[in-house]
Amino acid sequence: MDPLRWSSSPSSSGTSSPRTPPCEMLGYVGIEAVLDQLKIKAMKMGFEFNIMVVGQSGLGKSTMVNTLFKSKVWKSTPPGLVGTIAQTLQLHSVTHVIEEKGVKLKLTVTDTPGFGDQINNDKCWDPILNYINEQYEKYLQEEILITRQRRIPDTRVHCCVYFVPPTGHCLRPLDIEFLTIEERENFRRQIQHDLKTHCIDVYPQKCFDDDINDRILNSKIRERIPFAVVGADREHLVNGKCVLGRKTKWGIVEVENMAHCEFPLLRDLLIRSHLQDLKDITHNVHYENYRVCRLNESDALPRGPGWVKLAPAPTSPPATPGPSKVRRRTQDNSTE
Ligand SMILES: Nc1nc2c(ncn2[C@@H]2O[C@H](COP(=O)(O)OP(=O)(O)OP(=O)(O)O)[C@@H](O)[C@H]2O)c(=O)[nH]1
Ligand SMILES: [Mg+2]
Repeated sequence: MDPLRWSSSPSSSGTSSPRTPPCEMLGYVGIEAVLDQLKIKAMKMGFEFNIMVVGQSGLGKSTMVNTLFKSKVWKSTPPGLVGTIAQTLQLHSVTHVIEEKGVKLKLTVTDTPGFGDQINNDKCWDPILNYINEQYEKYLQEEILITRQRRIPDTRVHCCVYFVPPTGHCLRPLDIEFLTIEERENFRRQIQHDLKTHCIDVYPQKCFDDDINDRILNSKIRERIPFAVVGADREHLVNGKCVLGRKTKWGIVEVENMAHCEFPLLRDLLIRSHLQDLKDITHNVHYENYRVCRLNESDALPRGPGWVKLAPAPTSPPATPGPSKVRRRTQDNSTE
């Protein structure tokens, strides 16, 4: 289990509950050290993050993933080949471990080549939905085992980044690098309007704001989505500094420069500020909904509230597994 996952269940009793008044303390106890313990444990276990990129061929999905993680996570399609390969939608994933300052991130990127490339794109999202549900099913099948792995391998998609071409919605066929600020804002407003009209709820949703701080931060993000981003996996020398950017006839477009594009907003959202929240929402909301549906539809279980039927509590504590069993589990984990 993820060390930093907090249950947002309304029934969970938090220490800030009004019914549990704080107890006056006579001196320093050292409770704060639990934060260090969590950190050490999290560093040992590492993190998993699964991201899916969706959008038409040649939109820069692979380049963007490489730009986000400053690694060659995915190889770009060579420019001459873009659009020349007849593609049907087949999902494929790559996994890499990225390490920064001792923190290990097991990153899985799922690509969806061929999405929206056909003349008839009817149901082109079906393979994507199937894939997402298959990962939930895998997790559920492992979770409901009586003897289950201590750390269930998590292949569930935590985040889906959808790429919108900068040429659509009545704009001239230019790259996002060449849009004026006014064109960019109009484009953004047009897409926000389309999302609202079609009731497409994008992350971070208002209903998941936990407190005023979340609301302030997330409202800013909601105002700016969709981000106008530029991806690049080459560095250029600008004012004596190596920066990631794209060389154009107007000069270098720096990906990390907010005056040039909004890549920093996307990077901050996905990695620096909301990575754990994306994982929590996947687990506590989306997977939970899937789990409840699947368990409720199971013929073996009575439906509705109170359907969980536990055997009467034993009078003596259940026997703990013998050493051989514990060892087997430990071995299973080591091969994860
Ligand atoms: N002008 C411009 N070109 C980009 C940008 N991002 C990527 N490219 C270029 O666009 C081409 C396609 O980039 P990819 O990252 O392979 O695009 P993709 O969406 O992964 O393509 P498929 O894997 O074929 O679906 C490459 O030549 C990239 O260098 C960008 O932000 N601006
Ligand atoms: Mg690609």
